[in-house]
Amino acid sequence: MKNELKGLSNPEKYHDAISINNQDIATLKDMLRTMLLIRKTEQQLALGRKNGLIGGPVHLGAGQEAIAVGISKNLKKTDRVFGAHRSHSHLLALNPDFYRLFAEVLGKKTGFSKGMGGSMHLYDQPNGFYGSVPIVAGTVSLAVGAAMAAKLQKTDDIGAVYIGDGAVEEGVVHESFNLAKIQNAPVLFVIENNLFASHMHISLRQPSDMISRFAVANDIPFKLVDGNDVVAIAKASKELIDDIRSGKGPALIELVTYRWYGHVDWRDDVDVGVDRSLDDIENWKERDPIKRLSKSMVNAKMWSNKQEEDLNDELEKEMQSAWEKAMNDSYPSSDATLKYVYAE
Ligand SMILES: Cc1ncc(C[n+]2csc(CCOP(=O)(O)OP(=O)(O)O)c2C)c(N)n1
Ligand SMILES: [Mg+2]
Repeated sequence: MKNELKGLSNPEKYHDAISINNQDIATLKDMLRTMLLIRKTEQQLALGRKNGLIGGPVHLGAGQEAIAVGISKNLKKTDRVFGAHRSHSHLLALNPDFYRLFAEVLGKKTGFSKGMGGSMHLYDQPNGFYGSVPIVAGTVSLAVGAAMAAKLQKTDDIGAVYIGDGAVEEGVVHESFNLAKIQNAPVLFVIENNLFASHMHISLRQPSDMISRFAVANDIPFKLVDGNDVVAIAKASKELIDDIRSGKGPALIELVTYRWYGHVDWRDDVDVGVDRSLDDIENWKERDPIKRLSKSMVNAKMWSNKQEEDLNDELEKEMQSAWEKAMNDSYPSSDATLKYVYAE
C-alpha cells in the first residue's frame, strides 16, 4: 500500500504467530473448528454462485473469520446481534448450522429466513442473531435501540453490531454512536476494517485508516486489535463486553483485516479496483487467521496436522450432504409472501 497508514493496516505490524499462552485447549479447538467451518461454507457458496446454482449475490468474508468467532465467544443467546451485507460469519459464529444457510441462499423454505431473504437477509433470533440487511449501516441504529430495550428490560443482555469501514461514512453511524453514549446503551460496535468499501481503498475515502477515531470523538472506550488473531479478539472483546454488561455503556472494537474474495461473489477484483493487487491478496493470505491459530497450536503440541486433516475431511463430508439436502428442499409456496412479508 502506498499511503501512510495510521491504524493497523500496515502489513509489517502483523506477526505470523499468535499468542495462545494460558488459553483453554477446548476453547482454542472450538474456535479453530468454527473458523474452518465458516471458511468451507463460504467456499461452497462461492462455488455454487460460480456454477450458477445460487440466484442472488453472495458477499463472502473469507479471511475475516476470526472476528465473528472471537466476538461471539463472549456473547449469550439472549444478546441482540446485527449484521449487514457480509454476514455469513456473524450468523454461523452464533449458530454453525451451515445447512440452513445453504437452504436460505438457495431460496428454500428450510432456510434461516424461510427462503425469503437470501444471503443478505439472515435471521436467527433464538440464537441471538436479530438480522442482517443489505442497506449499509442500516442496522447500527437498530442495535442501539435493541440495547436500550435490553437496559429498560433490566437484563444484562447487550446489543452488538458489525460495521464496515465503509459503513462509517453513513451519517446514521455517528448519530448512533452519539445516542448510545448519551443513553449509556449497552452496545458493542464491532468495526470490521478490511480497508475496502466495494472497490475503493480506504486511503481514497477517508483522511485516516483508523476508524476508532470516531470512538474518541464520542468518548466511547475502544480497542484496536489485529483482526486476524482470534485469541486477541476474544480477549479484548471480553474485557469490553464485561464492562458493557456491568453498566458502563457502549464500547467499540476495531479489527483490521482483509477479505480474500472481491466485493461480491467469487472473483478476486484485482482488475476493477485501485490498490488491490494479487500481491496484496497473497500477502494477506499469509496472515490467514485459521493457519495462524493452527500453527500456534501445533507448536504448543495441542494440535497436529493429522487432526487438522481429519477435521477438514469431516467438515467436507458434512457439508456435501448438507448442500445436496438443501438443493433437494422445496421452495416456499406463493402464500408465504403474504404470510411472512406483510404483518397480519
Ligand atoms: C446505503 C447503501 N449505500 C450503498 C450501498 C452499496 N454498497 C454495498 S456494500 C458497500 C460497501 C460497504 O463497505 P464496508 O462497510 O467497508 O463493508 P465491506 O463490504 O468491506 O464488508 C456499498 C457501498 C448499499 N448497499 N447501501
Ligand atoms: Mg470494508
